[in-house]
Amino acid sequence: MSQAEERLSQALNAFDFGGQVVGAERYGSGHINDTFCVRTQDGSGFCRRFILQRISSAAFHHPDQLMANISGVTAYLGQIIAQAGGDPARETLSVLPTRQGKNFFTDSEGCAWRVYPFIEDTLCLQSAETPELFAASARAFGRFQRMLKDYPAQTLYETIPRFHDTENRLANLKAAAAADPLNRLADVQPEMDFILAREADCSVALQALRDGKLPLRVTHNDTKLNNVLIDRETGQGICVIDLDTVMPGLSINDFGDSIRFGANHCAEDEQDLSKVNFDLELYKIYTEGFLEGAGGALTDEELKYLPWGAKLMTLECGMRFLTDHLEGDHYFHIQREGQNLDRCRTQLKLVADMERCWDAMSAAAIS
Ligand code: ADP
Ligand code: GN1
Ligand code: MG
Repeated sequence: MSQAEERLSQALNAFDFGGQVVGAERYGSGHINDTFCVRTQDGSGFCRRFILQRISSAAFHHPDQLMANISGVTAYLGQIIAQAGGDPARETLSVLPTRQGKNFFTDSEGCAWRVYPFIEDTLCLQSAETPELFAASARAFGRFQRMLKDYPAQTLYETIPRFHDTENRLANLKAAAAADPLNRLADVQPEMDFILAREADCSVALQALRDGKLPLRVTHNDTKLNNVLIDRETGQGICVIDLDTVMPGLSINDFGDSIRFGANHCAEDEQDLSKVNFDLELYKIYTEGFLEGAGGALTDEELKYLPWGAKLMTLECGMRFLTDHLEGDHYFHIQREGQNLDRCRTQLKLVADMERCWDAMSAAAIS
């Protein structure tokens, strides 16, 4: 048994799945955690599936704090959903405890593992296949924010400090470029120039927060389309997943990260930039759905800053991909060399497109 298999097996033994484990395969296409789908069967032949994840130690340095956040938030969501007559087992993640009654397991190498029941009969989309499905995801993310509007934000740990601090992300990029450990800087000068020309933009949302124009709320902070599960039957977004970065943040960033990923028709790592185009219609559709889901919770200032959320999340993500490329791809999983640079390039192309559509984007939120 390889070392990796041995650690997977340790993790599988740590949880009581209520049946025998009959398989555990790698699953999904997240960039951060190592995800497995665990299949089990009980004495009467009944099969159930679970999601087992090894939490990325490159991204998360305090899994205990991260899991405390997730246990608190999922228990709270469960209550809200039940009170509204919904089904907590399908509409929120829930944490399966270890045999010791903990919310995660630590393996012999110090890595943290956790388990969620698999939410069946759902779709996890890598791109907005139809405008209706994109609208459904928008309502789900807006609703997620509304359901957490009274959650005690002060009890949440900051799982990744300065996660959406775009100024700091730029500083990290500059540091990576100065160090240039793999001599990759020479090949990315156009991307560096594009980003450096937008240095002032990096302060826009943070300054609005500092000025008290934008409120700090409990936000998800990683609102990619593939972080919401869509009911296979109804096509409605039913469960927001990937709660590792739920912490105080800006609503415009939750809005913006969804736009970054979903308001186009290309893969995040598309190499042919002629296929990478921001879709203003999808932007409008998402805006409508998000505001409907949020149920009037956003202030007029937040509405005004929505386009900034879109542009800044896209620019910031471009900077993060480029930083990781320069530093040697330690953070985002890659399947081929240069993938983080390709990802950076799609983000910067989308930023340029958004700048061309800026007036229409600004009009969309207030019309
Ligand atoms: P990452 O942080 O690496 O993106 P995620 O928590 O988003 O990890 O999980 C990766 C993938 O696993 C998701 O995109 C989704 O396909 C699947 N997944 C995660 N949790 C569940 C769940 N409870 N039920 C069904 N699928 C899930
Ligand atoms: C990561 O975990 P995943 O794959 O949903 C990243 C996001 C990036 C995204 C880019 C914790 O999201 O911040 O926007 O990749 N998550 C973390 O695709 O860094
Ligand atoms: Mg994910």
